[in-house]
Amino acid sequence: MKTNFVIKAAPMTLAALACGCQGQKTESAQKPNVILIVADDLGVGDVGAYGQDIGSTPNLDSLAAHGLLMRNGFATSATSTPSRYGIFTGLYPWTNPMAHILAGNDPLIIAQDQPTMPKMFQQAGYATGAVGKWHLGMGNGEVDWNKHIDPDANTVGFDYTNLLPATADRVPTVYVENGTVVNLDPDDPIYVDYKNPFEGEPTYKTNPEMCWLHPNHGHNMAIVNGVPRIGYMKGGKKALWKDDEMASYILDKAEKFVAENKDKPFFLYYGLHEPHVCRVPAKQFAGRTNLGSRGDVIVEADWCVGQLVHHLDSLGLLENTLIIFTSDNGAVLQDGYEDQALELAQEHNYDPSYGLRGGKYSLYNGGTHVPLIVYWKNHIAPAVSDAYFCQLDLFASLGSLIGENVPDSLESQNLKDVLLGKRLIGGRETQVMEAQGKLAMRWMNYEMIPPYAGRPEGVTHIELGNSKEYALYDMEADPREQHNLAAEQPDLLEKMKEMYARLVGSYYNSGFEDTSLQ
Ligand code: NG6
Ligand code: CA
Repeated sequence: MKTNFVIKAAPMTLAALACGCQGQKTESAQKPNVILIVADDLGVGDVGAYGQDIGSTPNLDSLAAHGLLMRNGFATSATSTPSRYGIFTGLYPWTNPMAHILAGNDPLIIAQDQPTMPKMFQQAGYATGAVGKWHLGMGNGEVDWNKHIDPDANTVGFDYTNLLPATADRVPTVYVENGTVVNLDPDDPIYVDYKNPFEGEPTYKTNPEMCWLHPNHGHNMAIVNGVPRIGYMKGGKKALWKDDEMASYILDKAEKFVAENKDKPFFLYYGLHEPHVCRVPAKQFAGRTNLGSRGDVIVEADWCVGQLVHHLDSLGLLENTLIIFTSDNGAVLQDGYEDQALELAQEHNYDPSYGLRGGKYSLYNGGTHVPLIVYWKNHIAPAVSDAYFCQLDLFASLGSLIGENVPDSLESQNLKDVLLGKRLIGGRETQVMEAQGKLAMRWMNYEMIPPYAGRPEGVTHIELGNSKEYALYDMEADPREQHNLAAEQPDLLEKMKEMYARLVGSYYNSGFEDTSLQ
């Protein structure tokens, strides 16, 4: 039975968008600003505009209602690091064996000489900024967190950065601003180790009683703010972030970057960490939904997006700013902590993947099929698009928008017309998707998943897509991927196998496989 979801207080909605008349008019010849907002583990079912409207995302819904709602938006991968690698480099992440879920002390995986999206914006005279979740590594593999980190995220093409090195559930639990830990205290140096605990430092194994949030898999190492994390850490007490202030901290950095660069064109990457674990809403959002902390942090993230849009409006920038909202991979409910996300979703019949098979970590549709909303006041007409667009194509499409060519060697395709809603069908024809090192392929409306060893379902209760047989689904006729056509359509299967072998080439069976969940 469907339950009605209760949002206890209605968050502010975007009146400015609906009216289209507030704010100063600043239609100028200036190149448009671009803001790319990437949520973390947000499924299509989590955004009301996609159909399961529980009223918790009024600001995103408003962007979608007044902009372009893309129904076939895809990430390259079903986890964060590879997905973000695809966005920034325009390359398939499986071409880089380092592009798997990174630890907090892993090195930067984008090479200094690689073309990147932010470098392209710099080249075009833009101010570039990155705030929030990074997860592409920092330093050279032997980071000393007490010194300037080299290479830092800025070397990838950002003038300003203020970032979580990896994820909220991984140490070090500090922000790094332009390569230096924020609030670093030389008298309390920071040490990070992913193998060995530090003597005398409590961990979940030694002191579970110190934690208010408990793990159900992994997450049993360092304890920070009463939350057990992945990896060990010591020192840096003044630098530790406060989990319940993270969303507003990052929003503040985003708003400052925008204000400081309002007179020149800017590109801002805004990595929301919601609703990734550990889910710790600010006090005013705690208890907003009946879905527990996962629902509450989604309301909070939506509020942040609304705040940023208001901020742009108040600066008169809304008509000259293209806003792209997406997620790095599909949804997951139970991702390692006893936070009741799974139980409450089941109780309330809430599906964050909204009928798609699988979710984060999965080769099925739910792993990489993500929300994708594009808003540009008075430039993009409200529409729903069925065109296929992969985040990989942002690089070349945005290049085309600002008059920059991207190297042919990239996998990124110029689909500017799709991105700006001038074409609502068509788009990309093939995509190789990646989930924990395993690959599948999409061609037109078909998805083919090669046979793989491994459990059919992970510890996260998500179907991973591992099977002894080839799977072939018609995503149009069968979006839930229930009917395997492999035996019925041998010619089509053969054709897709050939295409796949050509696309994947020598990377096929390279042995690269992410074992972090095994
Ligand atoms: C997994 C973590 C999960 C999450 C994920 C990264 C365990 C058992 N699970 O290894 O909690 O942190 O990595 O998510 O440790 S991602 O969205 O950044 O890719
Ligand atoms: Ca993610």
